[in-house]
Amino acid sequence: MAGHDILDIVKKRNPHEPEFLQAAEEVIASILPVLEKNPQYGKLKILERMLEPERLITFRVTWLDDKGEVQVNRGYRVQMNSAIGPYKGGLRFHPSVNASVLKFLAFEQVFKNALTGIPMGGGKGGSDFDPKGKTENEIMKFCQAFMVELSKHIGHRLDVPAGDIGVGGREIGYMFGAYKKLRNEFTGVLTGKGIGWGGSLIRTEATGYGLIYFAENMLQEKKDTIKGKTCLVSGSGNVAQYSMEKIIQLGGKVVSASDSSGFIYDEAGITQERLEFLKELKNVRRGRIKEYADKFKGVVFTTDDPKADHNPLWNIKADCAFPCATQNEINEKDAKNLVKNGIKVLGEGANMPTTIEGINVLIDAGVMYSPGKASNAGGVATSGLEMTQNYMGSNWTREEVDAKLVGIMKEIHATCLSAAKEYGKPGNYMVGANIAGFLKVAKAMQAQGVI
Ligand code: NDP
Ligand code: 2IT
Repeated sequence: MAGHDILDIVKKRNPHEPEFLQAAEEVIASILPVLEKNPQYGKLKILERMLEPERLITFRVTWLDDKGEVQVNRGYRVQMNSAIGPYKGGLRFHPSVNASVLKFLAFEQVFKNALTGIPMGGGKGGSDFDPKGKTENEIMKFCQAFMVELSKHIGHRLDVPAGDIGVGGREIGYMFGAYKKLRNEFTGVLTGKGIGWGGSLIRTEATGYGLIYFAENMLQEKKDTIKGKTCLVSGSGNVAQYSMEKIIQLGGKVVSASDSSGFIYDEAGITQERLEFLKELKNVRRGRIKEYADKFKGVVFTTDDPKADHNPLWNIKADCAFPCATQNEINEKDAKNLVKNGIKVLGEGANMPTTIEGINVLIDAGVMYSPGKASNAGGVATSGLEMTQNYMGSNWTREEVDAKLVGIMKEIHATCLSAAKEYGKPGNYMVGANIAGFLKVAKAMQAQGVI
């Protein structure tokens, strides 16, 4: 079946799901040469099957807020593909969550997890619940109500959720507590748990650290390094914070951070001390990024303009850019601005932060561009290491986990490069990631028959 035929089927089956169709379109285009070379995958409709979730669960979440009023939210779990292992992927709590967003994330997760080399299938879930402005008690009540239903569909050998936007250590704690109470078992059913009750050292840092390890691998291809490079980072949550930390440790300079209200430009560079302020602002006080500009002299805050055709954050001159907030934060115009200013590396920390048009601009200009499914895979890979430690019943040291993370990111980088080269697109990390991820899952699906 030709690529446009598959895309047509997916479009007909999933009308009104722009994010899912965007992720599908990017992958289908990359996989066509693989289908030509391996006609059995076309005959077995492997790609078509991969584009249909094995199971999509939606459920009502009802809870009482602090005023005693009844609140109703929608919960989801997309169990996308279990060919190579139990479903694995994060939970997102954000008002923008819907089936399209979670299906795109679950689809990307299948490829990402395959690239890690750890046996994990792909899934994603979450809710349209908005954690902003909620009290600690309300967050706990919601997490417990969400788990009352989710607990029926997950398990440490079946489906192991973790965090994503709006879900960090606090929420994982409340959900783990609820699961344990409901099921009367202490198992590694969630990852991102606290140290001392089943969590892994370095999991908190892993996505951001892994992203920068991957960028170092890309730069090494050109006998270059991140040391001395000026870097743009967007977002100020988990992935952004630890990307910044690793850039600083490796001698790079981070000049930006953002949240959904706007961005700050710190021309002098965000130091470790200033990063500690940012972590406290975002993780403890849960404040807005503008406070960073109010606190430190010489820092400029720019308010987000949703009507603008580009984001001025991506028009700051820099060597490297690391989008770490959310999907579609870099469009064609943003990509052109980055290229105009001489960007060398764009490493995606977020999932699908660059539009297809934006990616084309970057690749055509020869920018070293890494897709999220490769460069942010350190998070889920370390979740896989957490699962292994839970199964073993013992823990690795910080140094041991970090060394494994470094090795996994190096391996993913090499895998992407070799698949891209084999299919005539040397240096194209997007094509390489899509092909390598696809082949691993396709082989397993073929072996397991038409089910
Ligand atoms: P957090 O909730 O910790 O942080 C998210 C950050 O992005 C916040 O600064 C938030 O701003 C901003 N943001 C979220 N949604 C929007 C939006 N619609 N518009 C503008 N800004 C927004 O999430 P993470 O750091 O965990 O996740 C960031 C990205 O990384 C996501 O794409 C996620 O899927 C991806 N990712 C996460 C992994 C993980 O291990 N956590 C692993 C791999 C990928 P505000 O505070 O204003 O909401
Ligand atoms: O997008 C992702 O890879 C994550 N949010 C992490 C998933 C996980 O299971 O650790």
